[in-house]
Amino acid sequence: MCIDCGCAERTEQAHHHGHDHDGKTIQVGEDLLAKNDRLAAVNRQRFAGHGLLTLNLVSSPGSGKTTLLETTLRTLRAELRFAVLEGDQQTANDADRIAATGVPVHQINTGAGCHLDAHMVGHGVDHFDLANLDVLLIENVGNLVCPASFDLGEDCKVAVLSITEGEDKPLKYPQMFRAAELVIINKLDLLPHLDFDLETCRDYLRQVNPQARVIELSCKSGEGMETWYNWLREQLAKKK
Ligand SMILES: Nc1nc2c(ncn2[C@@H]2O[C@H](COP(=O)(O)OP(=O)(O)OP(=O)(O)O)[C@@H](O)[C@H]2O)c(=O)[nH]1
Ligand SMILES: [Zn+2]
Ligand SMILES: [Zn+2]
Ligand SMILES: [Zn+2]
Repeated sequence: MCIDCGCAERTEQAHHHGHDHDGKTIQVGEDLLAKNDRLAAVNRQRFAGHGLLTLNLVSSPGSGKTTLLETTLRTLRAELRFAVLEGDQQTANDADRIAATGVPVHQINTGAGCHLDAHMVGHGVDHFDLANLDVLLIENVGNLVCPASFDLGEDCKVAVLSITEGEDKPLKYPQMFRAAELVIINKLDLLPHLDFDLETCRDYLRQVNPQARVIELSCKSGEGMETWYNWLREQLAKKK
């Protein structure tokens, strides 16, 4: 993973979020995960101070994270106060799509990096008024490997699996599906056109993570979306 491939190596920017460092490039071989966990704890404490529900959305590229966010924000923005952190290697495409919903959004470009880390998130949330938010949604870089290892200080990871990817993904990328408290199976509207076997996929998910909650839905047809909204409301109620 990232400690070996060095993909978390990057230069630092200016800060004001409760940790000190000297602006040098993080060295490969330093205990990146220990440092990440320290900063994630700072983030978590900060979010808790505002009673904020924070979700880290992880998935393969194209499973539908941004579409899920767009639909959710358009439906619930009158009810709940949201902000979105968008993680992508390049482009502000996703942030532009979120901005069109009227919800505050900040884009983090990771360049060559294949995941968000707690440090990027600590700076990213400085763009929001946390005291006036209910839910912070973080869209991670599309990648089923590295984001599993990086705690961002979130309440939980939500893994999105679309049925066009095949039902074997939980077995092939178990770390990611083990790290998630909720697994969303998306693009249910395409089921008649594919060989995807839902029961087999559920079984594989149970094998790698028996505790995970599973919600099957379609961002396109709207089927199952109310179950996801209710899950969101329940999580927020636990924070209050
Ligand atoms: N048929 C169908 N298509 C969907 C659904 N949800 C998303 N899509 C399509 O899937 C494609 C990818 O969706 P995105 O929301 O951009 O996926 P993403 O996970 O944000 O992708 P990355 O940011 O690149 O990781 C788009 O063409 C969406 O319109 C769905 O429920 N059904
Ligand atoms: Zn990596
Ligand atoms: Zn910093
Ligand atoms: Zn996206």
